Amino acid sequence: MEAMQEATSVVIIGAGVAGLTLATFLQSSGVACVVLERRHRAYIEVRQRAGVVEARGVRMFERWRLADKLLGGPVAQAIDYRVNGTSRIFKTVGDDGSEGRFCTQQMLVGNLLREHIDLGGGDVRFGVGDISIHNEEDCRPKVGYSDSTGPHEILCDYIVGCDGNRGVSRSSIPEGVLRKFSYEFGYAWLAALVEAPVTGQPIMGVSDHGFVAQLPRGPSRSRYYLQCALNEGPEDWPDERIWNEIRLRLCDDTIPNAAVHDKDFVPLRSVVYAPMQYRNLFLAGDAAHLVPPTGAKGMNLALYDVDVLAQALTGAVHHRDKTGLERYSDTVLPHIWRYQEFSVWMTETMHDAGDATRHGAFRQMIARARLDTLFQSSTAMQLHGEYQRGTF
Ligand code: RFL
Repeated sequence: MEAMQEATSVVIIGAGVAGLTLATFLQSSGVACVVLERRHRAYIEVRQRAGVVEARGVRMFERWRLADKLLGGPVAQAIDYRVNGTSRIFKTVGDDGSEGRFCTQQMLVGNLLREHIDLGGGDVRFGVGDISIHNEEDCRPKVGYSDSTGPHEILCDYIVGCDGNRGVSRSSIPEGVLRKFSYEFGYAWLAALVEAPVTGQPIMGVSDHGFVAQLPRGPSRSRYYLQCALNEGPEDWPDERIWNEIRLRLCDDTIPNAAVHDKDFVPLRSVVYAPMQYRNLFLAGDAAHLVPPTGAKGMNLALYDVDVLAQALTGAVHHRDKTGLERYSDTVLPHIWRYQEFSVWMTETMHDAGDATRHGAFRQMIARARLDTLFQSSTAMQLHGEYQRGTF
């Protein structure tokens, strides 16, 4: 069967937070684009992940005049760093009033779908398969895919891979073009979505029994993260064990059991692929980098990438100015490395300061000294606050 052919300016692969934000920015700049997504809309609308849009992201959406339409949820005021049950509250609102928002990823994705498709008439094709990327030299780029009506081909000027860590975009780039930088932390998190709100501040809990965090995921739910071994999985964590460990690690016997809706297993790792472009294909979000969730930067990095890329694509399509696209990788990579550094710092400090059986008592005491510095040095506090808000 011959493929149905059409043309557009930009084909975006993946309708996650990166792909949908990019499509919405391009639409508001008058750049034609098509988004191809392998899942159905109902699935991506409920996919639970991140929970905080940092202050930098809030400002970015304000600059694009979309903040009121896309961001919901309360202001992220503070974090409770709790060491063996003793709380230290770290204020995350900047002295200049800059503030992040507790806006769950599925709330942002739901609002993007409404803004881009339902109100804006944007072209997002769900449930597509067999994506093929044609990005040869001296040829107009082309993306092939199939759906229930048969095979299709879209000629375009640029392709953007926003299809996450296991997508097809990055793997279409010939071997040897990208360099992979990666780091494995050697432990994992059990992520449990529970029917219990955060009361007070989100908690980053350090304990001799291992790390625990509680982060808000809407008005009545939160996500608990529990450090666990790499050779464990959700099947090793029945609900009773989850609640017993939460009480143990937070040193609080009064926490009651509640419904556990979902359990995920996340090995902690950091990855960066560079450069983030090859000919007319550009990578953004998890397709180009992964950070451990400790610093809550994954979604925020994806937002940063597509902000830079949307401006570069607009310059190239409307003004034939390719400077922004040529510099895309060099522009975003320094920021990605700073966030990697912060995420590694957070991850190692929180885990080393807790269970000493992995890295020993010396590393435990060093990590606890680092936490002390955070609360006793105004310079350390200011820098940490800027990292938390993404405003440095
Ligand atoms: P996504 O959100 O994974 O979206 C990729 C999209 O591409 C689609 N896709 C394809 N489409 C077409 N053809 C193919 N062959 C395709 N292959 C894949 C997928 O179906 C999907 O719709 O990547 P994106 O847009 O780059 O966004 C990145 C963020 O989702 C990610 O960084 C964050 O969720 C990471 N993350 C967190 N980030 C934060 O900023 N704060 C957090 O608190 C936070 N918590 C988390 C997290 C990630 C987690 N997981 C998934 C490990 C907690 C968890 C449990």
